[in-house]
Amino acid sequence: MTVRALVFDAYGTLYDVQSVRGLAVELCGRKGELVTQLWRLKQLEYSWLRGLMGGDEDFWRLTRASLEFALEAAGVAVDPKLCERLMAKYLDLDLYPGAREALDALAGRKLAILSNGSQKMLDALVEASGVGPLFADVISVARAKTFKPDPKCYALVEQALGVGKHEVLFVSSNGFDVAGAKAFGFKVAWIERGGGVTPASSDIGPAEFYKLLRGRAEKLGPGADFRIKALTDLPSVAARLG
Ligand code: LAC
Repeated sequence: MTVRALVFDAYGTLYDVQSVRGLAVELCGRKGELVTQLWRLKQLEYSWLRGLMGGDEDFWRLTRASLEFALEAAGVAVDPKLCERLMAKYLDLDLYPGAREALDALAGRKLAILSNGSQKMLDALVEASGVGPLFADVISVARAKTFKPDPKCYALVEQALGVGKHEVLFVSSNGFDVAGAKAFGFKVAWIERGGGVTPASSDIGPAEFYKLLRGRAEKLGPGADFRIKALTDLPSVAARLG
């Protein structure tokens, strides 16, 4: 079946959530790495919990709450100014290397983003990185009033883009998102980002721990249809699918 749309996850897939690290280290010193990893882990956890609780929570507020948790857990004072600076970076995260090149190479196709981010956050991110004109739609799961991997989120794509689920290639580096998109019925390409590393001992830092937990494929049913190493591998996958 021909692929009529390529739909991208945002955080961790097109945009590098780890790009908050530089600022986190500047503001939190030796705790910066720990804050960076705890923040993202807690943000994901809160999105799943909010989804289960049936709460229609704004992802911006959820991201701020998870930042405050991370700072407190790391023993860094929860200073509103520090929080605001770190939160502002979430509106201007770095695109992964090769993202622009891959999107340009796919530009003849229908492209979209489907993300847990609020519409405001995503619009700011896309605007700041200058890739807005490449997308047919930037879809926030807020339209479904829940978070991925709730199937209601993936179902937004069909309506927004006017395509059937079997005509979508969904692209994510997040294992839980791959599992959710696959269970929904999309074809899925998983970007493996450093998940293949095996630690020599238990003596690892927060970034390695994060990669072990979040960088690997999940054991949650059928895996991705395609495993790729970088976004620049996508145009050839799409070309094979027709
Ligand atoms: C997103 C999360 C999964 O962008 O990172 O939806």
